[in-house]
Amino acid sequence: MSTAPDRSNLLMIKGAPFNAETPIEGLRQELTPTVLHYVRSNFDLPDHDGTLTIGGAVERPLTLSLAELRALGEETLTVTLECAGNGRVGLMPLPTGEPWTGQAVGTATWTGVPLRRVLEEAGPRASGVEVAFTGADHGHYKGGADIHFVRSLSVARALDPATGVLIAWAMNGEPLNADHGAPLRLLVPGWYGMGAVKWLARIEVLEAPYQGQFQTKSYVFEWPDRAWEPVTAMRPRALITAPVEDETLSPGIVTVRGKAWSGGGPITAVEVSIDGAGEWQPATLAPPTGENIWQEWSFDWTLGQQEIGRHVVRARATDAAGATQPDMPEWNRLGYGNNAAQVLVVYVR
Ligand SMILES: Nc1nc2c(c(=O)[nH]1)N[C@H]1C(S)=C(S)[C@@H](COP(=O)(O)O)O[C@H]1N2
Ligand SMILES: [Mo]
Repeated sequence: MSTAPDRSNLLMIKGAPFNAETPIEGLRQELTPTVLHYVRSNFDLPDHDGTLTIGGAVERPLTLSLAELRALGEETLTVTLECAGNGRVGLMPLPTGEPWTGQAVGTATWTGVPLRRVLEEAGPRASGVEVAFTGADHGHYKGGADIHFVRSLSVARALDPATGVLIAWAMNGEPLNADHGAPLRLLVPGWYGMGAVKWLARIEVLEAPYQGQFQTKSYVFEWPDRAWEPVTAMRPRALITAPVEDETLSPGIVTVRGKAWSGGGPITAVEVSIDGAGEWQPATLAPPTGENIWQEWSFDWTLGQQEIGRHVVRARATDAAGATQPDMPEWNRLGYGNNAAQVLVVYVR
């Protein structure tokens, strides 16, 4: 069904279940090659029988093969996917969880059928409020009961053509590999990655909100001072892809460059700050190439003899909703959504 994925180029943070960040080469390109795209899995790779069942509060329960899904239509979307735990190691005190630094992000093209078309085949009943998506993967989560990875969306969001939620079978033009959810996965453009259920096996229309582990216990902001909130849209973030941490630069013009993205609309500005001094300076920002796709930015930095020494470069992005990256992360118990401006140390010699 699918060949064993090539994991050799990834920045592995855990062997089993396999979790790994995107190496810098995968962030410098417009699209992240599949072999360089980060992987986040809560459980070991599952078996999947190749079919998708749709049930619950629907008029016509269905079991669809890949061929039957393809017959419902095919669309290709480019999507920037970021793990909600990206940047967790920047939080103090350090929350428990996978120690993602800043590269649990990638951009790929995904081909599949819009979720809405599949739901319309089954005919959700008027009593449905949410749609739950079950992955074939399961395990004894944190030593507890044997549970599957399940996430839900509101029926309204699942059926809205504007959200672009996709049931994908291909990534970057190839069938999904095992690490990225073969044979089928969901994509929820603009949201952190937890909604993008891999190894999708079952879709169920529910008449009450879903309350499982990965909906109400994991992937929630547990704030120290206010009620918890679900993790949803990606916060704005600018990533510096060149130079890299501790790089030694020579005097001359050095181009600081990177990517920036947000689930709150296109990025409208990226700014750079050197050594914390003076005002943030505008970077040159490429226009968006589509919805929910990262944008390139660059900043020419002139280095003279006086600049010989150590410098601190920061970058921050602002999105169309007006949200700007903070200087300090907003601490929450499980360590999600750290989009504090990146701080990079470099040397001029
Ligand atoms: N079935 C299943 N789907 C899942 C997960 C999982 O553990 N099991 N992890 C989620 C999380 S937290 C992220 S960030 C994305 C990562 O997708 P990728 O591994 O293709 O990059 O998958 C999501 N879908
Ligand atoms: Mo994630």
